[in-house]
Amino acid sequence: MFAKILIANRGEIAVRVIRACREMGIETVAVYSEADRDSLHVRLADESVCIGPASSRESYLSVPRVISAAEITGADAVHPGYGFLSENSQFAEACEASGVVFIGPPADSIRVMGDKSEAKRSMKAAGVPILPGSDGILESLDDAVAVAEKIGFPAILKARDGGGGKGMRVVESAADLGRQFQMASAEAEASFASGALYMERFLTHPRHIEIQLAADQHGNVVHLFERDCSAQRRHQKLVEEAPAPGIPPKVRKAMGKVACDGARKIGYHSVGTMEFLYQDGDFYFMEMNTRLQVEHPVTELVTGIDLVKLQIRIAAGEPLGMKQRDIELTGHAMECRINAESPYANFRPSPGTVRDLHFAGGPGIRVDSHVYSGYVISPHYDSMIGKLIAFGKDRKECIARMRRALAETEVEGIDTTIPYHLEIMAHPDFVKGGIDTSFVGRMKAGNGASATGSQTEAS
Ligand code: MV4
Repeated sequence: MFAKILIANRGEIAVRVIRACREMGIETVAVYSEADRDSLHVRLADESVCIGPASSRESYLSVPRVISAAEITGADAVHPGYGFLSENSQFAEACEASGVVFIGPPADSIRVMGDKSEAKRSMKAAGVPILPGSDGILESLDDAVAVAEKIGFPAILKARDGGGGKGMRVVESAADLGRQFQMASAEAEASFASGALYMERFLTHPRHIEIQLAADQHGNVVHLFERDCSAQRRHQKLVEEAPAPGIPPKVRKAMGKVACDGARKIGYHSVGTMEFLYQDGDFYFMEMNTRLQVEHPVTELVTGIDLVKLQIRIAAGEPLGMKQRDIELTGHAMECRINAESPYANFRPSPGTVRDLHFAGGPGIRVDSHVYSGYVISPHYDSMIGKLIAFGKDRKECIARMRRALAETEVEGIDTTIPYHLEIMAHPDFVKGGIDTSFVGRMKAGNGASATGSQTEAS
């Protein structure tokens, strides 16, 4: 096992990883930017290194600075958290080159899954169901026309290097194709420095269901069931839950099996997530996230497995130590991402000083946060101030606890998305379960937090 791990991240996930290390008896090194001097992860770690100014590009995203910090402190491994360098194959390679273990998958797995079109091709070869579409990148508009004629309308254009909805355009008819091809390509070029696109059949009312995977370096692969992340606003997840309401056990089993097959096929190891679109009983591979995810706690609560400790043990070469049949699903869990944003002003960021803070607790409540009374939320980084996670014996108890915990939480000095979460938890469609990805965009503009409205694109 490692003696010392450097955490190449900030915020709640840096705190989460430090907590796992502390329980495992592993020393920790925090890195921080000048804006994060007073951050909780810096206080909780055994050692800390300032790696640059507030700008992410010159601190948390700088490969040489993070590698130098690991070398100087003698860390044996680096945990990248999520975001920042977590899905950067060159960073994973740079770690190995300087003799530091990257706590994540092989660089090759990151590369394959980073190319969304290549990811589809490799998963198709592993027997994972995919949506009909182009066989790789569209070479021209003529090419796009030919594919669209084959698969029919509506179709969707997606960026090879995309994710998060950028460079994505729905095409309703042949007459619409030229324009949408142009727009998607330009947007992809601007966002990813490549206009490369692929096309597939468009699903009008899909749910976002993802399978949590864990694979060791000895060929053992298991899944830890699914999460439903259909509650999203402009491709930002708001609420995640496990298990996904109303998914037939047979489908759950089939999704888990193909996800394991896909991971095995590319020689994956570490934890990871395979995302699927689910509609009318069928599911299709969308993309794979080759990192620990924000919403990992809901899976931890319904399986009793600590995913961060497991990820660290896998990186150290230990075997999984469990078989698929050992993994059981118990109860129901849900996570609300609390952001420093104003739901009354179109979710405008609300940075500033948290004058007073009281998070909820009590039965079935977990809070993962780096924020404390007096903490200053910097405008330089993402606006998530914490995650409120509820567990119950069933979905009903889970929602009741979440509502109770949201109502108990007090954050003063800044606006948060808590009122919006309370609206979601009270919405009849959400309470019923099984909402699709259009739910948040359609949420009735009443007198509550959503009064100033929200629109999702691409639906
Ligand atoms: C789709 C789709 C419908 N059909 N692909 C959105 C982000 C990117 N990861 C893929 N996305 C979608 N791909 C086909 N063929 C609908 C979406 C989509 C979506 C997916 C998951 C969660 C929320 C979403 C919101 C709008 C659109």
